[in-house]
Amino acid sequence: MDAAKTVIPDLDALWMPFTANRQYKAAPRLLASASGMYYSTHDGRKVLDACAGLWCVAAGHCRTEITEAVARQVQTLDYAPPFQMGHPLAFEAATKVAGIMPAGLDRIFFTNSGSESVDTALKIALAYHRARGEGQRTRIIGRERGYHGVGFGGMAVGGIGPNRKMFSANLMPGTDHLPATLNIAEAGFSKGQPQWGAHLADDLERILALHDPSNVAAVIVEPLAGSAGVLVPPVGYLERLREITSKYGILLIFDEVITAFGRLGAATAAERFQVTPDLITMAKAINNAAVPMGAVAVKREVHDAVVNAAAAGAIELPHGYTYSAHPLACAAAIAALDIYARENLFGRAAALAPAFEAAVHGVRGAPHVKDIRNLGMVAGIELEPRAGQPGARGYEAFLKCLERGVLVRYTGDILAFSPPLIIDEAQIGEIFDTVRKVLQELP
Ligand code: PXG
Repeated sequence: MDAAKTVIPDLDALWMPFTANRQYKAAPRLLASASGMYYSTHDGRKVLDACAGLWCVAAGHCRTEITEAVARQVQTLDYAPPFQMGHPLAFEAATKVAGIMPAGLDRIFFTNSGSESVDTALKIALAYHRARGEGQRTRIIGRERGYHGVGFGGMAVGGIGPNRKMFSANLMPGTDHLPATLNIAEAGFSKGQPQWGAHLADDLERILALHDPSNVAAVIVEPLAGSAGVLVPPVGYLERLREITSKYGILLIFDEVITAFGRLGAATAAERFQVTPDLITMAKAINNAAVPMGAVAVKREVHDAVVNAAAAGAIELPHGYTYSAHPLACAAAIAALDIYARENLFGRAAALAPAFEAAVHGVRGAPHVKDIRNLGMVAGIELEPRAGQPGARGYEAFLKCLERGVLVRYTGDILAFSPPLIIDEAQIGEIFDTVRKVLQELP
């Protein structure tokens, strides 16, 4: 082992994101390197990655094709301004992404993160209605327990109370929220999509009646909600949202930051569920997370309405980022999408999903298990909270899994699993054997 790896740097200057900073710095956990399905920690331990980093490393870590493409690119064209200039990889990456989106969503706007993708999609929705002379359509409907990143727009349409609490007076106005779809009493331990709950989409009619549909620009949902604890859409639910939004000329946005690029066994959740939204937001696995990148795929009619409404020579959409279509991010995206196609990783995810489902549901009956839910290569195990200490059991389970060499994600008392799609059945077994042992030890 490299002795330098054991040195823990000074931790004080870094204000860590979504982290209990004081707790972390009292007992830091550092990752030093990664390869394929495994991380190595600073003290040289190998850790099986059961969450693809943070739902993003679909093809496994440090893939040579990607690292080499990025290295080549940084030596050839490190940066190019994206405003009123272009570079070939930006167009090539857009064409490749468009090529795996549902038919019709073939105009791609690049961002650097999921949060930026969400805010971009919301702005495109507003610009679209305005371009068509319906500028009064400004309201946007999200969903309780939805996560759409941390921008003021994304937080406002999001539905996670603790994320909104400190900022509640300053959120983007004009939002409302559908009810969350999770109901453990009615549909606990569902394998795949729950049969119960399609009627929850009908609440959209109630919300629209309140605001009048003519004032509503868009509905945004995660087709499968990840961050709030793996909430799988009931059978028929997304279809119903599509019917209602279409009936009133309201845009439907799928936030696929987690679900796009194979997670559910197809390129997109839209393809998996056969429900086509008007916009899809993505990030994370778009380039296997090697360089920050996000994107919005937009239906061609929506793009054309905005672009064609502007005067000749005018900038049609006053929006974009210094690093939109960054050359390194584009090089990584092209290489990652090539791997996904060459290795048929989305098909592999679909083929592995039954074994993954059986393995996660095998944890049923272990101590503290309140619910288990799954679809494709995503699963959640919800634990009974310890009395008076919500989140404590989830955190301890996460720590003990890490001690035993498996990195899982936890949110409150819910453990989430979303491994790289290159995982094999033995590694799937190892993840859930470890979780079962940990739950047996846990007070
Ligand atoms: N939308 C969705 C659906 C997401 O899952 C974002 C937007 C924001 O993306 P950025 O790139 O701005 O972080 C996300 C991000 C977790 C977890 O463990 C999930 C995310 C981020 C951090 C933690 O559940 N998803």
